[in-house]
Amino acid sequence: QMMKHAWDNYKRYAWGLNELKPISKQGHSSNLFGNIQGATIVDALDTLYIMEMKEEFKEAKEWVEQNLDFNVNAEISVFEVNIRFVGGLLSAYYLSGEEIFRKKAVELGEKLLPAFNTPTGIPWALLNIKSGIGRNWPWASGGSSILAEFGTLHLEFIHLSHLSGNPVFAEKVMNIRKVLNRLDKPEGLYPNYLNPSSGQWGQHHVSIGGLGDSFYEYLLKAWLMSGKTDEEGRKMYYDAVQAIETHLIRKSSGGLTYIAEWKGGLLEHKMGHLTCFAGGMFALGADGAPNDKTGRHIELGAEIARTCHESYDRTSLKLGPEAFRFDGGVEAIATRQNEKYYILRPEVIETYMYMWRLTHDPKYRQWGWEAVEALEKYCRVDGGYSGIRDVYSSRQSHDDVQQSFFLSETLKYLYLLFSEDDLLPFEHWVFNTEAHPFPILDKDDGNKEETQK
Ligand code: DMJ
Repeated sequence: QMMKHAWDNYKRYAWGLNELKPISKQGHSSNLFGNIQGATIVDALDTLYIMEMKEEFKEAKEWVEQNLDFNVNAEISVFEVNIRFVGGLLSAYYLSGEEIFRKKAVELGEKLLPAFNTPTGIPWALLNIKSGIGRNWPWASGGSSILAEFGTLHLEFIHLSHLSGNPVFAEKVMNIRKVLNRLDKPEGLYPNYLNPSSGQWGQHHVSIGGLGDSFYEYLLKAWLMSGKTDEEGRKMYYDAVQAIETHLIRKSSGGLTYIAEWKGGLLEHKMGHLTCFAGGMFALGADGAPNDKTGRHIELGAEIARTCHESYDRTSLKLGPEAFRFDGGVEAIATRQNEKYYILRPEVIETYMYMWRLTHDPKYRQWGWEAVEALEKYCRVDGGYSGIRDVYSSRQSHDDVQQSFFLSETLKYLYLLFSEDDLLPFEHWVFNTEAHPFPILDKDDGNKEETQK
């Protein structure tokens, strides 16, 4: 019903546009997608399919057939378009078997290829998909590309090669690893900034939240998606987690484990909402952890889940802030006004879902249900669901955006949290960073089609 409310209102007020403004009841366009349209439709396809909303899936598919157009003069974020559009189309294809989604995914993947035309092959952040000209975010340290952006193409690009028979996609992302593996890493950590021309790190800022997060996620998931044959991905992941544990993970005096940020050797005792996905990642990777560390990785997952739950529980609205701190006498609380917002993000619920599947401890369902109640009470409005400007204030102020990831991730992870484990079982599926499920490839996979498991 939450999905239906979000979808029906998007359809009523913003059909075909990228996102919905649920208070002003009109479309919202984000410059991340240039003038590619329909982000909510493409992001929501697999959620509609999984929730058996057949009519809605059919109308979404028809929109894709008739309107989804990549022949536009648009400067887009390569990362956002990859995780939401390529990812959404790929999972819609794998779930439904409808050829149109495969065709559109490959067509869009081809449009993204000029982003890799840099001296090192580390792609640009922004690309004009008509002219093929790329550039980086003007704010990024010394013209650098961003770790979480160029490091979050791997799963989609491997599947694009798999489905198209064209090795170029896989070659592009394997080269990114080659560049990374040639570089010295400070204390074994990966800085968030890398210059695509010189191949050198920019500013030494390390984060498992914004700017870094899904790079680590994709190392682990690349290994899992390869049927555990991608040894390079495995090694890079577990080595990185080892360095993160040594240099970034700390325990507060109140006993809460958190992941700090690292700036040139100094710790900033701050954890982002985005960082909360790491609880699920540690638990998902526990099984393969070397040196008898399986138990430690599950424990880390549980500790991060607890800390992130505390960050929700210590607010007035029981929804978590964008970032919370462990300094100046506070624990798991946002202290800066500009870190108090909640924009319908999924990461905490995502971690509950992984922890539930991997431990079956009922507290994760209970915590997920608390989040449902808060979403219904504070984010649901007549025209859909909206983010909140300050989770510590009972005077509600909505931000008037229904993010497309609310439909692709937040609601999907909630649905999975309360479903049986055999719905998209982890033995057969991995979720991209936008919660789009991709099948695990057979160990002896050539280019043969993977049928739905
Ligand atoms: C999503 O687009 C993805 O989860 C991404 O990895 C991070 N940001 C949003 C959700 O918060």
